[in-house]
Amino acid sequence: MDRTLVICKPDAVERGLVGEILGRFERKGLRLAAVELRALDSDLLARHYSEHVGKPFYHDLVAFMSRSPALVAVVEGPEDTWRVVRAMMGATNPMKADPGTIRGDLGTEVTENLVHGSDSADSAQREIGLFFPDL
Ligand code: DAT
Ligand code: MG
Repeated sequence: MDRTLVICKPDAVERGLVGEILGRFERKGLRLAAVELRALDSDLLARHYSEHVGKPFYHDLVAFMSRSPALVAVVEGPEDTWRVVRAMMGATNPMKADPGTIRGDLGTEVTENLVHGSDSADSAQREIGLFFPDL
């Protein structure tokens, strides 16, 4: 079994798309190992997005991610589950994401792009530890 971190971002919660997004992962055959609706503060986001601190879009990213609760989840499946989740999410910019992906089907904005998924096995381990230290 392999685990990765998924966040249904505030836009997904606000738009009522959490069921649609988690449902896609469930229909794929992945399982939910942990789920929590949570307000994300700037300190936690700085640790989560440490690679992006200082970039031109960072301020807007944190403002968006902290404006209303997000649904944080651990998704479980076979080896390299993080890769399956990333493929199902689509490209970072929803305007460039393929149809059939979450971002390609449901979004148009690069900041408000609905979903986060860890981008490697190491990231998955680090991010799960950050959001679910007791798991
Ligand atoms: P991803 O979420 O696909 O892993 P990322 O880690 O490069 O993408 O960036 C994290 C988030 O930051 C991304 O989901 C949306 C925002 N972002 C990235 N690049 C951006 C840009 N050029 N302009 C505005 N927002 C951006
Ligand atoms: Mg990323």
